[in-house]
Formats: sequence, structure tokens, C-alpha cells
Amino acid sequence: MRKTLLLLPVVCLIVLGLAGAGCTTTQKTATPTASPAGTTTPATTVTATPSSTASLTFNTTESDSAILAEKNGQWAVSALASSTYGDATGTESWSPMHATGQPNVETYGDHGTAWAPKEKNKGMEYLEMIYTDPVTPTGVRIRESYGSGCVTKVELKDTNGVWHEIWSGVDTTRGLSYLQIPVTGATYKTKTVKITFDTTKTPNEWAEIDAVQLVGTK
Ligand SMILES: [Ca+2]
Repeated sequence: MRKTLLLLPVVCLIVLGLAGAGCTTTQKTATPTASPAGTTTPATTVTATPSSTASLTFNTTESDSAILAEKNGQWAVSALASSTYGDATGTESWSPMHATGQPNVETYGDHGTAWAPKEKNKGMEYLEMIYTDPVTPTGVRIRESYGSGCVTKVELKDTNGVWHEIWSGVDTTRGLSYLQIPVTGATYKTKTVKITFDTTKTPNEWAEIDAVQLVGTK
């Protein structure tokens, strides 16, 4: 009889685990983290606003902290590149994986927590970033952490596989900073960003990318 009593809670736990049904009254209310606090809008002075018709504006001079707090922003979940320093794969230093996720390079310079191409001064290279949610894009932010100023083109692949060039030109980014590119009037959804570099622009520094943010509405 004592044994049976002792066993009862154990059986309860197993039943709970298997069926999710209640032996006790404890209920797992999967709190759907509803309103992500409506007061988090970073009240930075917004100058320079390109888009006029977009449902939300994209600030091309956003601060680092405001970028981290960007409600409509995503950081990449996977990446591939034309080449990688030391042919690194997986979590090895300088692999494309190090351009995914939030920024984690603290100072301008050569760091294995950023992606770097195989050679310093070879010429054209690219990085393709993949995100979880397809969005109607309003902007892209590329955090350059070494060899800043090498980006020559940025494209987005829509969900039908068609590429859209959103920017090409002279990258004036210097130091540890973001190249912030607005996208206006997009009528497609994307979860793929391709960045093209010309590494000969900074012959003495490797072009390194710490993180890339895709901004847009679901
Ligand atoms: Ca990184």
C-alpha cells in the first residue's frame, strides 16, 4: 500500500508528460509574449528619411543601440560566401556563420567573430545571408568591422527566386560602422540578402562583416 502511494506522483508526472492532461491543476499557460512593450521606441532624432510611401520609415543614420532594438529587424540565421579565410566552415573563426546573429565585434580590426574572404585583395567576393521570416523589405544594415568601404552591390532575392538590386555604388563606410540601405516601394517578400564586395578597395585590410540586419514587415 505504501509503495502504491509513493508511485502515484510518479505516475502522475509520466501521464502529464505524455498526454499533457492534468493530474493536478497546474496549467502551463504558454503566455504568448503579447505586446512587446509599446514604449521601446528609441527616441533618437530622426533626420534623413528616404521612404515616403513605406508603411514604416527606415532611418539610414540609426545608432548602434537603436539598431539592436529595431522591432522590424532580423539577424541572419545562416550564410554562405564566395570564399572564406582558411576555408573555415561551421563555427571556425571567419566562417560565414560569423556574419549571422547579432553584432559581436567590439573594435574595428581583424576578428574571427566576423566573416572574412580567403584572400585579402583578390577582387570580387560575395556573402549571402538567410533569414527566418520573409518580409516586405524596408532596409538592410551591414555591419562592417574591417576593411570598411568594400561593398559594391546589395541584392534581395524574393520568394519566387527573382533578384532585386537595392543598391550599388561607392561604399563610404569607415571604421566599425553600418552601411544602411533603405528599400522603398518593394512589392515582394524576401529572406535572402546578397552582398557583393570588391576587396581591392582596401588592399591592406581584409574585408570583414560582423552582422547583417534585414528590416521589413511580415
Ligand atoms: Ca559576428
